[in-house]
Amino acid sequence: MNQHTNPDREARSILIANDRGGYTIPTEGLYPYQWNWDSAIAALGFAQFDLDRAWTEIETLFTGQWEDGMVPHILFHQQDEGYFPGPDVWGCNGPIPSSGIIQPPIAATMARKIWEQDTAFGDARMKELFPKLLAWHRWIMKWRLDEFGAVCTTHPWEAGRDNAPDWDNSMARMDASDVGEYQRRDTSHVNSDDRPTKFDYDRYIKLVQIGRDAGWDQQALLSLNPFRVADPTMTFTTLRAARDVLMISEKLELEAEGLSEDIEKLESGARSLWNEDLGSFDSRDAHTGEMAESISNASYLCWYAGMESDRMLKGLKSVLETVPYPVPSYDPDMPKFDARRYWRGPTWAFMNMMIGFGLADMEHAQQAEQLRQKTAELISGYGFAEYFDPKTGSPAGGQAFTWTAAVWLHWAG
Ligand code: 9WN
Repeated sequence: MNQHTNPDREARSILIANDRGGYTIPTEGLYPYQWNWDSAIAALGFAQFDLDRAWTEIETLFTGQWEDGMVPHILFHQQDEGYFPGPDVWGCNGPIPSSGIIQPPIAATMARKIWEQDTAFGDARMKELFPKLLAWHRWIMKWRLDEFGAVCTTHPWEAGRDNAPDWDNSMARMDASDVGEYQRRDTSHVNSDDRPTKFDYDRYIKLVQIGRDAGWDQQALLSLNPFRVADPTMTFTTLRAARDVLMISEKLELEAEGLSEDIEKLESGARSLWNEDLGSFDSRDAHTGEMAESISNASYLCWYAGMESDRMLKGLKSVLETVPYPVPSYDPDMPKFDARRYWRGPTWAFMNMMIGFGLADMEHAQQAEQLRQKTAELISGYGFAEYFDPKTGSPAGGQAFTWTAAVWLHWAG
């Protein structure tokens, strides 16, 4: 352990160093573009010392919004050879070169927090942003729901949990034998043992090819895309965003027709992800109906979405007692647990913060505080890494990472 003596200062300088003028890259080298949910978290960090810059982060993200309301998962503001796949591989036609998929819609929730903090200019900035937030919500309701009202991810990158065990069975059913040659860039920046495997990468790229060949036509992709999994990340974040958008519309007297019905639909979708045998919220392949049997950190986002669960609370209490640096991205008692391989075990500070928001909102103040303290210990002891080994705390992936710095400033520190 290497104590970080002035984490406040370090966190601010990370945000400032990763600022590319209106948007923030997640980390130098490995991720040189603007990522969707990273930016929403970055905005919370900026809000602690520069509210104007916090709004700008989210506003810049929405400059990439497509005409139909979709907000891409990556905006390629400036070409950079250090990341693959770049804009040419995605072949998209939005207002800014971008990817063709989304990420969990947390922007509305983080914007709400900034709006509540900004008593001077908050209302004006929010009124500008609001129709864009609503349009994105409506796009998700139109294209990503399964028959039960749960929200699907159509690419493992869409849920933001790239190689989570949740996708294993669905990925194994996919044929990527004709993906062709390509050059990964991630493993030239960080240790390949901490990253997704080649088996996974072939499928990530194959899915991009399928989307590009279909011109990112969502109607066509409903049948063409072999990967469609209803998952807790997409479902819980969409539900929470819908609640926030509704609340904002009421306060500012803005039009938001149909939102209450959407919330009801999403609540039943969220309930449909409950796996009684597993005792957890889980993912479900939308093509086969098969449950993934995965307890992940996304399962614990139920409170964030306003869904109470005694079983989840019992599970979380046990995780807080038994795992030295919780919350692991995958249950350490399960055979596929891998302490360092990305979303198959490691702890992610920003996921902890979102779990913590939910716990606090639903009156589990003690667990929220315990999780906050443990996250603070992790960051002050091991630094601003992308993610951490949940058993030893050892840092992994990219360093000087934007969302870890933002979590420190806004919540943990
Ligand atoms: C693909 C930027 C992003 C995060 C994701 C994380 C990782 C990208 C990658 O990095 O995904 O989107 O190339 O591995 O899984 O959650 O937004 O930090």
